[in-house]
Amino acid sequence: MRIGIIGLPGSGKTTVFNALTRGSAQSGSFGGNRSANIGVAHVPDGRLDKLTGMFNPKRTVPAEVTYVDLPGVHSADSADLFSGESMGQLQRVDALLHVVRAFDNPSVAHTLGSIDYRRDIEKVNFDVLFADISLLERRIDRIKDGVKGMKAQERVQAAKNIEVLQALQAEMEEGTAARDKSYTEEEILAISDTFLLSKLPLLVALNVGEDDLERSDELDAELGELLTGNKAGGAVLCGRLEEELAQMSPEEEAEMRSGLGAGESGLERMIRLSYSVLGLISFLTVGEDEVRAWTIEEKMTAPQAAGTVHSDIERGFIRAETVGYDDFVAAGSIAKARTDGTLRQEGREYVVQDGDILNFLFSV
Ligand SMILES: Nc1nc2c(ncn2[C@@H]2O[C@H](COP(=O)(O)OP(=O)(O)OP(=O)(O)O)[C@@H](O)[C@H]2O)c(=O)[nH]1
Ligand SMILES: [Mg+2]
Repeated sequence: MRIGIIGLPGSGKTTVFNALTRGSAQSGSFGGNRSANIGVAHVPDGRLDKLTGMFNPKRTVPAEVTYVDLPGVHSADSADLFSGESMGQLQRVDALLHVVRAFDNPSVAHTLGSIDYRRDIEKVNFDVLFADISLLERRIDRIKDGVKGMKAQERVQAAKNIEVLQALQAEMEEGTAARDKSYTEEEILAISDTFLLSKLPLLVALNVGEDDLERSDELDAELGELLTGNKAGGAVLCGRLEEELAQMSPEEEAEMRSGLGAGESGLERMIRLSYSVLGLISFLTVGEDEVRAWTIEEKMTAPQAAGTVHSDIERGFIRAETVGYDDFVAAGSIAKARTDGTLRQEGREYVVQDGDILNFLFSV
């Protein structure tokens, strides 16, 4: 999973990036960092820790999320936010994480003059739509330019595509993001080779100051009201505090958190949110060599899940042996799960569940 971090200048993108990836990229340079920061976060998963204790494997491999922190820009100009390198980076992400400033910091000027997170969310949503509308416009122009050289039949198809793209453009001008729309077959075909930024699932991190953490439940609820639609979600966090905590040892961090009443880590909240908004789950593989978590889409079948491990296993899939995580822990071993009857044999149609421990049988 790859997530692109967007937001107005100085909203705390790099600070949040550092908190999520336990990194130390230069923040506060306000347009200073000219290239993207790319970092990996390990998905915290208590099940993996428990299984590691039981198997004592040579290695434990958590699932990963890659975050891409876009280079800072000087202005809040729509055209500036998604230009050149940024757009190139965004074309390779699975979701957007919009970091919105809600913290008050007199030494950091806000490009729009005041702190107003609702306005900023709207502004960036508009910028994302604007980028898509411009792109559709260019695409329509390109099809129009090519029409002269086309055969009659191609011309009919091109005219149809133009009509569909223009209708989509009109919807966007009314404010509908591509993620919030359902598509006809015809529309899917017409936009199949068009990258639309507003089609990506949207996560919003409301970056509050330390003083606001005690009202984070209230702010969470406010944010939820703004983010309707099943491919969007938001969470409140304090970027600066999370960045500091992320540099500590796990013990120190836990102690500080309980002392501050800071609750679950920002990393965990964002990852949980990413999984739900993107419709993802994890399955697990175990053994003496390796205990590992794998990320897949909900409703994937056993052979598709096998394909994330290796394409050969998908191709030569025979069946999967599986036991749910809780059943496995209750049994204490694979052998016991087998005699308990909780370890099952599943075929090609089996839909993998979150927390399934899987062993694939295959032949190539
Ligand atoms: N008080 C306070 N300051 C913060 C917080 N988060 C970020 N800042 C400060 O705001 C400034 C900008 O933060 P950055 O993380 O660099 O913001 P950015 O969005 O990456 O900025 P650009 O990349 O230049 O667009 C830095 O000086 C941060 O220390 C916060 O939660 N509280
Ligand atoms: Mg930055």
